[in-house]
Amino acid sequence: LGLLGDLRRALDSGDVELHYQPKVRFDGQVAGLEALVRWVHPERGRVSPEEFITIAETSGLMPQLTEYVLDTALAQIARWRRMGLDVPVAVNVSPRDVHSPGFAGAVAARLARHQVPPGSLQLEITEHVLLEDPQRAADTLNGLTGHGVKMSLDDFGTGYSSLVHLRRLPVSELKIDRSFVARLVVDSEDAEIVRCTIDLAHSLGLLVVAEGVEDDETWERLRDLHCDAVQGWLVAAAMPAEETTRWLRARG
Ligand code: G
Ligand code: G
Ligand code: NA
Ligand code: MN
Repeated sequence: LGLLGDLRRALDSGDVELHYQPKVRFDGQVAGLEALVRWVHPERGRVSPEEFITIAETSGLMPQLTEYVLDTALAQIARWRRMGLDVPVAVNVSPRDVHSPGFAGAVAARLARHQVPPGSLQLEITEHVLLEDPQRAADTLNGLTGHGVKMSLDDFGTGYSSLVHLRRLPVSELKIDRSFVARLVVDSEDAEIVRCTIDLAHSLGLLVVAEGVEDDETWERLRDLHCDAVQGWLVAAAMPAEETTRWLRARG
């Protein structure tokens, strides 16, 4: 209870921060960044995103958290563009957001307000969006892609993966959950799952990003499997905006 009030205040005072984790292609090119929320509580210290996202979801604060994250990310995209750094940023949205009828229009309005082209924003959703009301979710996602925003399906394989739904959703990228990537090199079943997922995604015209890549061997295996991009500590952990700026510049 106390934490909910503190989170509400933290959103008002700007104490919730965004960090950015790169997605890179195998030629080293930066494919994009993922925005990840971070909250350092004045007394408790760092609160894990899982904990406060759950609080936001169950308390009805999620719309405010998403608005905050979108505004912060869009302001940062605009700042980077003014510096000549043009890199798409992905924002995580919850199933709750996708089921809210005005969501696609609200995102379009925010893009316009920040003067950010829709192609610079990506939204990451999970398969859970399909649990409640698949038709409503599809309407929102179609609205968003109609505005030019790209959709990415996050944590693929951990939820309610239905190929029928996957085919019906207007997503352009699929992210293989790190639980499959972590043991790719040592576990032949995980390797097979990853291989099939990449082939399936490609046959549906989707780009594939592997999450949680921590070592060279995994990187090489994913490259051999024709994965499109990777994300993980091998490349970089999520970094504050200024550190991300330096990281992007150092990459050329
Ligand atoms: O880095 P990490 O501990 O941040 O992320 C933990 C979880 O929180 C992940 O599942 C991630 O997708 C989720 N998450 C991180 N940032 C956001 C956000 O801004 N909004 C939502 N809805 N989820 C987020
Ligand atoms: O659910 P989502 O995929 O958005 O969550 C991303 C989570 O994974 C974040 O908590 C992020 O900090 C974490 N993460 C990012 N890269 C790595 C990695 O290479 N290894 C591990 N173990 N976690 C990672
Ligand atoms: Na994500
Ligand atoms: Mn993920």
